[in-house]
This record gives sequence, structure tokens and C-alpha cells, in this order.
Amino acid sequence: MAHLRSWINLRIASFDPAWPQPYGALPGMALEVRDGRIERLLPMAEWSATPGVEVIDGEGRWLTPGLIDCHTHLVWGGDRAADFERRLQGATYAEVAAAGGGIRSTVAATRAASEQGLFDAAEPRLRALLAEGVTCVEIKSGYGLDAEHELKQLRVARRLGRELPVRVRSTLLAAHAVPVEFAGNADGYIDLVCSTILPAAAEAGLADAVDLFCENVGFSLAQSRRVFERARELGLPLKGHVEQLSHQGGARLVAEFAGLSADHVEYLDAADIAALAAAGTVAVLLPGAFLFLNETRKPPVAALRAAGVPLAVSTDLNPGTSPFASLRLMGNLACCLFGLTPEEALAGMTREAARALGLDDCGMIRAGLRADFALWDIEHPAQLVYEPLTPRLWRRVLGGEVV
Ligand code: DI6
Ligand code: FE
Repeated sequence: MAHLRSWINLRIASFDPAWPQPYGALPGMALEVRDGRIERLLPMAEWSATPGVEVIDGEGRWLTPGLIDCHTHLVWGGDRAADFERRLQGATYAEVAAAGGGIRSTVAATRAASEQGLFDAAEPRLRALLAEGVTCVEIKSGYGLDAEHELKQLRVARRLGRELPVRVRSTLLAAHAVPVEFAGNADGYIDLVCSTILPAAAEAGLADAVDLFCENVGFSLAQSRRVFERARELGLPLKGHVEQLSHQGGARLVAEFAGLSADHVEYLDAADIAALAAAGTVAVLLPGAFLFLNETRKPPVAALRAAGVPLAVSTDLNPGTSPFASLRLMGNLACCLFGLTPEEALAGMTREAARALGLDDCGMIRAGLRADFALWDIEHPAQLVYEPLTPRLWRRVLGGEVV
């Protein structure tokens, strides 16, 4: 039997561009949910109770799409607090790495950890996101850097999605750093990524997408191209960490491969922006990493906006450059540091984040989409990012169920 539920007395911030008003706002609404999907939105004046249909009274609260964190690395072993202390004493990221810290120390700790240990470490990070209204999260590998441990990370990501009330998308980021056993031989490692790690993850059905780090401290444009070509052969969507610390041409490569998203993008140039716009690729802004690394080069938001490039906002939650388990805080930083409007920031945490994950069934409040939403004790949607650390969540709803 169909499962029906009506939510009434709502102010809906739909983020549906079909509605011209800011936030796609619709006051005085009811929402009908059937079998985990939004069946229809209707004005309260047109709504009446149907026998047998459960009714939940929102009492005038705001309802938004469930928040979507489209770029995290939240499964990792160990911690980098000592790196943080060294950096604050003046060491650079490179010096910290040379002193035994950096990504390689996280790789060593992640390889040494059991799946249960990784799950237990990740769970509170993920719960922090859920507590602020997140209903969908992307989780990357990238701290295993061999087939065994990359797949282990992805299995933990999948298990988090089974055991916690959240939708998880997993991304293979094998081309994140050169592992110690390939020191000085990045091409050799890319051979392994293409011949073994990518196909193994695809075969096991553990990767929804493939990501890479195209950077002077990561992989070259030519190496990145090889990874994307292999991902395309395997039928996996792709995305990239590009133009974060320098300009390498990675964003244009993502656009050339019609990738889902180009992430970080501080060093984009005009041609890159045109390429992203033409490809429909989302630019994912990660202000936590910008803040934590005390960067000064900001992503060219005005030019991206003018070109019509979709903008998403995410935590980049990771131990080295963005240890912030709060998407609402990132929304605030996207406004304060990068100049987004609160409406743009929130669209970037819902509609555009869904697009960055290649999902067309969530991210807005619209008939036919999944009933993944959040109800808030707020007076205006902007309050979610204006006052980011105050708990305002009243109910979180996943697939039509209150969770
Ligand atoms: N860019 C980043 O900022 C993180 N990864 C990446 O590709 C850094 C991850 C770390 O330092 O552990
Ligand atoms: Fe990242």
C-alpha cells in the first residue's frame, strides 16, 4: 500500500528556479509525500485532510531541501593536529610534509587502520553534518593510494551510508598524492591507478565518480588526462581538484571531459571560466581550505557568476586543509570570504551540490523529487548561513521519513 504523508503550514524555500522569487520561496504551503517522493506542493487554501493520511504540522516553519555536502574526505585515519601546531610555528605545508606530516602521514595511518577503526573515526564527523540538516554527502577515498586501501576506504564510505540515515555518494580519488613506494615515480603510480585501482573500484561497484588532484604538489595535466581517459572507458563520471594552489589547466581538462565539477578553482582564468560554462560543469567552492591554509587568492566568483557557471559550496572536510564538519559554516564563509549572496550559498549547498554529484532527483523542493528535506526554526532562510553555528534544525527528513 502506498505510504502517504502531508506536511502542512510551511514556508517552503524550494530553490526551484521555476519560481522567480528569492530562494524559490513559497509561503503558506502544504507538501504531500508518497512513497518517499514529493508528490505535490499546494497552497494551504487548497489543502484538506484525507482520511488515512498522516499530517505533520510545520507550524509556519521554513522547509528547505536537505543540505548536500558534495566534496568531503571524511574517512581518514590518525590526525594532523601536530601538523597544525608546526604550521602555526611557521613551517610551510611542504616543510610539514618533509618532517613526516602531511598527506603521507594520513596515508600511513589510514592504511594501518581497520575498517571498523575508520568507520568509528568517521561516524562523529558525519553525525555532525547530519545534525545540521545534511541528507546527502559525498565521500572520497585518497588516503589509501593502493588498491587494497583505496577500496577499504570506499567500503567504509558505503557502510556509513547503510548504517546512518544519509545518502552517501563515493568517489575514487586514487590520484590524490604519490605514495611513498612510488616516490619520484608519479608516472609509475598513475600506471597502477589506471591498470589496477580504477578497474578494481569499478568492478566492485564502489565508486560513483572519479576525482584527482591536478596540482604542482599533485599530478600533472598529462597524468590527469590519463586518469580521466581511463575513467571514461570505465563509464565513470569525473571531477577534479583543480587550480587550487596554482594554475595547471586542470579546470579546462575537466570541462573537455564534460566532468561534473571543478573543485577549489582559486586560480581559474577567463578561458577556463568559458570552458566550464560551455561544458555545464559546476564550480565547487571550498572556503574552509582557503581559510585554514590562510590563502589569499580567491576564486573569481563575479566572473563565474557572469558566465553562468553553477556554483556549489562544500566543506572539503579533511584532516590537512579543512577540518571543519559544518556545511552551514562553509555557507557563511562562502559569503564572507568569497562574496556569494546567502541565496547563492544555500543554492550551492542544495541544488548545485546535487548537480555536482550528477544527481537529478534531489536538491530542490519540486514534485517528483526525493522527499529529502529539512525543517528549521528560523525566520528567514539567510539565517542558516548568517548565524551558522546555532542549531536550528527542527526535523530532518530522508526519503519521506523523519530521521
Ligand atoms: N586538496 C586539499 O586541499 C586536500 N586534498 C587536496 O587534493 C589536502 C588533503 C590533506 O592535506 O590531507
Ligand atoms: Fe578536497
